[in-house]
Amino acid sequence: MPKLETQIAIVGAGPSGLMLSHLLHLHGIHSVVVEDRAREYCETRIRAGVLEQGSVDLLRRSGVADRLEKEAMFHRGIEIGFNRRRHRIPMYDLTQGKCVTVYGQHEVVKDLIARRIADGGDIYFDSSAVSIHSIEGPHPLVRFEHAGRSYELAAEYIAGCDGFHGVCRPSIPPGILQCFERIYPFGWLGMLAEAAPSSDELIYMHHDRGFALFSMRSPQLTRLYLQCSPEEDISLWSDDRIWDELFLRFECDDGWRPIRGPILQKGITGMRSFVVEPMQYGRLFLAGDSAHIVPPTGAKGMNLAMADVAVLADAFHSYYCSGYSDALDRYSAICLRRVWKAQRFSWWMTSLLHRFDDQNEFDHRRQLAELDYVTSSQAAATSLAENYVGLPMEQ
Ligand code: RFL
Ligand code: PHB
Repeated sequence: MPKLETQIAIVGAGPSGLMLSHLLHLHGIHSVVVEDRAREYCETRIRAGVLEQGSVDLLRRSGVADRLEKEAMFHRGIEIGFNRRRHRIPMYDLTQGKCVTVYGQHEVVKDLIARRIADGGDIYFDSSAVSIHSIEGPHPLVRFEHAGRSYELAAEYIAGCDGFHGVCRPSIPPGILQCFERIYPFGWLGMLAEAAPSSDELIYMHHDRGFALFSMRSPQLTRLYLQCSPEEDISLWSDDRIWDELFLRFECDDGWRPIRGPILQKGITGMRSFVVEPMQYGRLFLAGDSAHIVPPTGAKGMNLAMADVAVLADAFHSYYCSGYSDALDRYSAICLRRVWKAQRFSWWMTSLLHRFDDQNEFDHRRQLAELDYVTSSQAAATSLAENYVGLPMEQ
């Protein structure tokens, strides 16, 4: 069995694994990334699209923002709609000049892969980590399969950046982790349309038929979502049905509507809130979706992944400089403080905007009153804005 060695074995080449590998490299720490999927798959998988100010600052500081600077869209506000009217939340004005950046997660992934390869980084694509060993002792191991052969990767530490369905979290013995979870009774039908975005900003729309979101990827591509059942059968959603439903939910007194175009991709995603505590066991550190999931309504998932690995990279740096592990020991507590605030915000945005089947008329009126409050009170809008653009990395 071929044997490889590194300081940090990273499982997963999503935003968390790639960013961690890049930051470690800048600190002179060696890592090897093992990724189940092909490079092309990672670079084209359409997922998140909104980067907080802190994530963009991290990409800039670490020198991987050149293409983002040219191609991303910088947004100073969002719109929230209900009862046939849209209301602007001027985030930039409410947060002393912070904005969000619309730049696809797959573009971030593409930029990070290109940079790791240019810097001589080791990424094993098409390589599924099958098992994690000896995380309690000083010599942890990752076993993985690549091109029909088994490999053994010996490391000083392992970073589990392998998402919600990965192998790392389940490798922690039973009884160590506490899991906190809420599953929502709806999902999102997401689609990418070849159509120029007809609004400069994102629109979060509450409607009696269910939530709808208008977003974008470029001046030629609109990204849209519809609240649906988590068990929805995608084959029942023809392009015509999708557009009819979008037009109904976005219909407002001013006549605005998204521009219609061919649908290039569509898919259904379930919605859950999930956290494990702690985010570390022995020499295994969990980061990003392997440790926590948020419903996408707050646009926080990729940003939390970035924030986790920023803390983890600094902690490894401190350990390798000083020989003391106190920063690594604090990793989980530092991240969880921020994770729980993002959980709260994502749950709140989800509850504010979606239609719940078991909702009685009292709940519905309360929801409309909250939408009215958030869009008419500067104090309430400021709270939404500061969370949406992202709390400071250290919070
Ligand atoms: P990822 O991106 O899931 O990457 C994990 C990687 O690990 C690989 N893997 C393995 N590799 C080797 N061996 C194994 N055994 C492995 N098992 C798994 C996988 O192939 C994969 O490449 O996790 P990471 O890096 O933690 O990043 C998290 C983000 O991907 C996620 O939080 C966001 O996409 C969530 N999200 C959003 N986040 C935002 O910040 N802003 C948004 O606007 C936003 N919108 C969204 C979203 C997620 C969505 N979906 C599809 C769930 C919109 C949607 C619809
Ligand atoms: C997206 O563009 O994919 C997107 C934007 C905002 C969200 C979720 C997803 O809250």
